[in-house]
Amino acid sequence: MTTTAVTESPVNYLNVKHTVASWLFTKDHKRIGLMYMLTVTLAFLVGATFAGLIRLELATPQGDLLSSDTYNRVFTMHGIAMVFFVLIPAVPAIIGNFVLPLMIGAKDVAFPKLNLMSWYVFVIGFIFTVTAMVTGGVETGWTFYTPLSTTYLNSNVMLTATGLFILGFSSILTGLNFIVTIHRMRCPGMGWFRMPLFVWALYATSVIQLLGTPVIAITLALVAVERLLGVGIFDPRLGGDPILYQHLFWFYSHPAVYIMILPPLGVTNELISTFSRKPIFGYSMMAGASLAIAIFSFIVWAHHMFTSGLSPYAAMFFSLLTFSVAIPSGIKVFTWLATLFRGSISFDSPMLYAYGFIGLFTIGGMTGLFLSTLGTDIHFHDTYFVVAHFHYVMVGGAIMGFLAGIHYWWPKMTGRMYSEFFSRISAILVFVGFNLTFFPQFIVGYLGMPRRYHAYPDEFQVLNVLSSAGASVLGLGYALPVIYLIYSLKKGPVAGPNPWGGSTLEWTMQSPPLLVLHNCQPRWP
Ligand code: CU1
Repeated sequence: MTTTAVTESPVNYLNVKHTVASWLFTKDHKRIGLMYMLTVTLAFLVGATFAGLIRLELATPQGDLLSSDTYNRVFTMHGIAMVFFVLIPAVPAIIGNFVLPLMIGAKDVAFPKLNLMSWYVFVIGFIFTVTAMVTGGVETGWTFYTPLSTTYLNSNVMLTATGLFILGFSSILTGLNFIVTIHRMRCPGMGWFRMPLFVWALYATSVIQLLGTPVIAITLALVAVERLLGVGIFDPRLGGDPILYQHLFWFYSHPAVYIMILPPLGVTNELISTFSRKPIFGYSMMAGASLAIAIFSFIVWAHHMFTSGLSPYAAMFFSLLTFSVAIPSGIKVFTWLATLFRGSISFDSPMLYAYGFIGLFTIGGMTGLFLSTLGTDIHFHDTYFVVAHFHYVMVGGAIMGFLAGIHYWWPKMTGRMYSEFFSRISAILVFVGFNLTFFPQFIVGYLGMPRRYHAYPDEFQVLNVLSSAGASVLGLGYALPVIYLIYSLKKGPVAGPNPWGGSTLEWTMQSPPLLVLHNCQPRWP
């Protein structure tokens, strides 16, 4: 069949111009989304390389591959690359940039030039951070806890902090752009409660990005001030307080977890509705739950500090507040189940990832309850139980949700379908590999293995070998989509405007969409 050439849309945002400059100076939200995809994938490769080194080291108990100092640097740089350069931008900056304006019928985001600038800021932040990594690295842990980060001299704290400070503006500006876009550029007739739930999720996320990110930027600046000028902020010898650092750090970094997880929750809403052929059950509850999670995210930060000498009354208060995050999260999970119930469910590959997301996110959330319980947290604190918990939320949740979204919108982005066979294999590999990697870590953590050590007693080896073996399956599962998605660009069958039968606005447009859409007049004054 040679339908490809005939049905390919003549002019679209991809083929309208081919020069490198047309990409580097583009103000088109769709192209900027793809540019983010390229850079975030690069950052993922960096982070994954460090993850591979960690799992190789931990395959044997002796700690014989990396020295303890190198190991400290490796897990720190794994965390920094993954958290700041992959998890936080993945769904909002890639998928959000691409589909948000299409979903609400806007021509573009509110500030297209600012959007392009956000990408450049991201790249500059990345260059700083990678430079810090290749010129010695950092070993403070991705959390930069004081006094290590303020007093340890043989470390690239300054360069990394500068990179992350710059990067923060990319996140803030993207959040700002999305908020204004959603407020001002919706199609006439698209009221707040007619917006797709993914848009609600991006809105809630943007609020956190806008309000939370400045706090981490200031905190890192304070670390720099103390390091450079010896002003006593965190160092008790100079009159400072190291616990203050933890408060400031987690005031951003707990909400940051919701920057990572709210957008994939929104993606899952869209997928579950499309692939069960039903509108989402309890739309307004779902929208409200996204906002509730965003608000709650700012008042639970001290649950990271239960063992740091917090007053028991404060600890009880933060424990209770942390438990209450389970309510909106639970609403989401039950609402999905209610939507799936008696729906005409299909098992297309994006949906396989979404099922994986629901299961892994639920395990991640539930194990969070063990950590928000004051008594059990004393046992679990700083063990592999914590490592397993947050990987279930961030990797099982955020990355799985990202993969679901990319597989769902890929035909819209590129106009091509990928191999359904290989994408199903990859979904299964990721699910199996992920559980094999991280479930043993719950057990080994429960048994008492602390995190951030490069050597451990022999009795933990079986579980660690399982974990390392799982990591290689997971790695395969992540590599496969890169291959078949790139392959689909040239050889994939033409997708058509709406291959999944989606009901949101972007599916009414041609695939790939035009450069600028005029299908709806914005309410821009
Ligand atoms: Cu937290």
